[in-house]
Amino acid sequence: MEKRTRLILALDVTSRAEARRIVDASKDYLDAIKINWPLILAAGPDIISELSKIKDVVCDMKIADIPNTNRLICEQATSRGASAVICHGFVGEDSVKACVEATKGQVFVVTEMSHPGGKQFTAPVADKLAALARSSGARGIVAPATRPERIADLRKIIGKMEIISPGVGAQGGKASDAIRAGADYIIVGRAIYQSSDPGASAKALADEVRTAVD
Ligand code: 3DU
Repeated sequence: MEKRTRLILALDVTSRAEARRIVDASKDYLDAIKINWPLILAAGPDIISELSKIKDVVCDMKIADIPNTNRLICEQATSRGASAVICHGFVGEDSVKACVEATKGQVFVVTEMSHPGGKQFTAPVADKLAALARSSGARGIVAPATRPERIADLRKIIGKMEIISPGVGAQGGKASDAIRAGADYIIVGRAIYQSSDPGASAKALADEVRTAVD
């Protein structure tokens, strides 16, 4: 995955045509595209292969099952061209390790979730989830742009592993705050795909990130 604009598009649209329209408009400003169930269910799993020819694809299926099922899901994603997957850590180290083995380490583990409900169950165990991501050999963690101070806390636990950070825009977080707190990449969905000019919105976010990095 490139580390140029540090912007990952969360492409949560529900048609292939709409997905292509948004990607065509914004791709110059993206390092990767994250896809989740809404698009995978609407367009079919071959959308992974199609988009992977344009940008690195992160499959955000929030995998959370027993090790064998996790492995099967990861194999389906990577065989279609996914560069990385996102899994949950609360299912335990064996389940996370199954994802790590199946993807040769290309796994991001969810820690504290960015929405208000993320405080309820994920926040109290987020430090442990970050430590688990590290001990399991994952590539990085998912940490909340809505609470940049938590990005900084979690960074202390994971060292140089990568942090990808959702919650910018529609959920109230700011791209520059997340980057300054230590995120490697920001993840942005609605602020780009619901914009009347997705290309301009993606560019503005990439510009904001560049300013925060400089
Ligand atoms: O709020 P947005 O529209 O920018 O989308 C955020 C994306 O990131 C969306 O795909 C969601 O499923 C994902 N995500 C979170 O929002 C929060 C998390 O803690 C983890 C993933």
